[in-house]
Amino acid sequence: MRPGRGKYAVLLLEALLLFGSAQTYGDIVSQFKPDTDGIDTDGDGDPNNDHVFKHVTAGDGFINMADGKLQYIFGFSDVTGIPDNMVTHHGMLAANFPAPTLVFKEGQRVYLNLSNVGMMKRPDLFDAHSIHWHGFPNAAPIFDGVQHSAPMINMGHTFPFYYEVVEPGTFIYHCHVEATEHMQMGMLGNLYVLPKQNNLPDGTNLNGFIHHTGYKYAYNDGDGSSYYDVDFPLQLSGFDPIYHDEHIAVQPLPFALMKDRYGMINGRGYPQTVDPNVLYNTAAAGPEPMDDVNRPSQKIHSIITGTKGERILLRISSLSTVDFFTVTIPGIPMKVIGTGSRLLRGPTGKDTSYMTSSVTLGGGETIDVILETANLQPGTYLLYTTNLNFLSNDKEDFGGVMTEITIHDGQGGIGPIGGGGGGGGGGHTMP
Ligand SMILES: [Cu+2]
Repeated sequence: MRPGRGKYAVLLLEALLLFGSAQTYGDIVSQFKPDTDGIDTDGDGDPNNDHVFKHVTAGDGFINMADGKLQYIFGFSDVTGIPDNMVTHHGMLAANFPAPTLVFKEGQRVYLNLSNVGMMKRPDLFDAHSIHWHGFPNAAPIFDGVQHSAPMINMGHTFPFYYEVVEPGTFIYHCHVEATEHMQMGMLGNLYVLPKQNNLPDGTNLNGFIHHTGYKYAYNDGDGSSYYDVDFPLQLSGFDPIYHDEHIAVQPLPFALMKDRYGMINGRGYPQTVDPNVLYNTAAAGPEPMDDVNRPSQKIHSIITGTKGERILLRISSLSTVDFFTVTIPGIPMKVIGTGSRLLRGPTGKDTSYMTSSVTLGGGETIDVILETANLQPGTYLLYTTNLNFLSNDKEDFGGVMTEITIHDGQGGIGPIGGGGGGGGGGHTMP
């Protein structure tokens, strides 16, 4: 039966009462404790800058697949700096893929607030979300985000995940609620921790390697072996479009038949991987007029650039829920210096890094690869998967898990991507 005019008037009144009088969008209360202990826990010489505040939302959204399809996803969005009473507004239908890149320093104390803003396109769902820092030695299960042993964050709620960042390395993070579903839907991101070795005094002798201010390392290696000039996170992943389509159509989800058909690096299939621009969710017409309807959905490209002579660190990770990925770079030998967020060392400290032409990762694995460019011809090289079925974007051939590595000659730049030959400062290290 259709409601009469009176019913509409009541609904309007209720809506005004609910939303008209209050300027807030839910009870988002983020938490942070300023650093006042006088102890320099991150070792950078400043005792008052060790506490870090981050705020992310969990919800849903859409991303642009390389063949033009708009794909429904779950995901996280960075709302750090947004006033609490506007967080829901900014976080709704704003899911990113991959999740916002998180970069911390060893010794920092992190207040990573998670606000669940609900799934706007699945209002029938009441799913909780969490943040699990994968592979991180977390002493407090309450902050580990694992279902059944930690609080799951319900819609409209906010929880500060607290971490004492005790180990450097290349990590990943993801939602651990109904993990297969929420990870297939996109709740995965890059996370890495910079080592204290970066803060050594200028001129420190590391077993013959002389450290200078500004030098960067992947790990506390003690010998400079994980030194790099530029670093790039490369998250390998796949989406099953049927699973995602069934999801937004409120159908039973085909877990047993899950089959990824979009292979991606950092949430994009080639040639989107080499598009330097942020990609926007053009389907985010929200529940009310918004000044920023087209919200960023895929923020990071995967263009890898360096200048001849530089060392390039690739922080490769996989949180695929279905497949193993093998990646190769014809023409550039890969030096594997770390796996599973650890520097490769034997029980006696022996350097067990090795040279290879390809690396293979299962879901949940990370690999740190150094590319030495001193002996390379300047030019553009390809990094791609040898799982040839993933060199496509669903039914569209020539795409998927591939990106470009351009080595400049240091004399003003070369190659199809062009641009200056300036090294340093590239990469995605800055959060
Ligand atoms: Cu979730």
